[in-house]
Amino acid sequence: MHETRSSLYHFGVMDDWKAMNKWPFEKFQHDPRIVDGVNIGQRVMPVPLPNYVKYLKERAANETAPWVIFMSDVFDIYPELRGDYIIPDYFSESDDFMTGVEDDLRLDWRWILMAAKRSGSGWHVDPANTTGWLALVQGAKLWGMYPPSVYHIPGVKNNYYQKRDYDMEDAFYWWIYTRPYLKSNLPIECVQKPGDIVFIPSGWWHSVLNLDDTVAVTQNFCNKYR
Ligand SMILES: O=C(O)CCC(=O)C(=O)O
Ligand SMILES: [Fe+2]
Repeated sequence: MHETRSSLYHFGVMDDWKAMNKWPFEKFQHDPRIVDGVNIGQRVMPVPLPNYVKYLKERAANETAPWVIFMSDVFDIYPELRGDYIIPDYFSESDDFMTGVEDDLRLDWRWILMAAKRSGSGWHVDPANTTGWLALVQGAKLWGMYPPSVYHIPGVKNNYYQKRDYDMEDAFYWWIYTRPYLKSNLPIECVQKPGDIVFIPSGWWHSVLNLDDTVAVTQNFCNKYR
């Protein structure tokens, strides 16, 4: 696998994060702080975390599009979890144009992501010109990126206008059926491991394939200089 580390950081920044010990599935599912479970997608009933972990182990492997948990409200419901990770200085909140804006008025901006092996996010650009970082606690993620100057992603049916709606196509099929046959226009690629943080500059295309069941935390911010 062609590998580049241009957007991948491992300076030991996550070494001091309580999340490294507390958030791997084996422990996190029994975390007494998550008393009422978690919201999966648009569901209105929180699901107990052990149920999701059971789903990952027993059923997800047989599904083409396994369920992914994007928990954007988790830090509001369980504020104690915020102390489990430390925002690296170079992504400091003081640089965020949206700092101080009431939560209700903001787009979702921080998530815990739990995902099954083979699930992922198809090619997209993050909304509202935001910049992001994603820190991996468990598992492995394969990342592809293209700069904002790229007009068409090879093998993806989109155009400049659809791109603005960031119409996602399934990540798994792209990585399996398109990527191996590309002779040119390859994305920048890296494999992210626990302890690595991937930086996503605003306007950059990215696609992510979970190579294993994963736990991650991600934040988007609105860089005031862009
Ligand atoms: O890990 C993923 O599935 C998606 C991550 C992503 O798109 C992001 O952090 O902006
Ligand atoms: Fe994204």
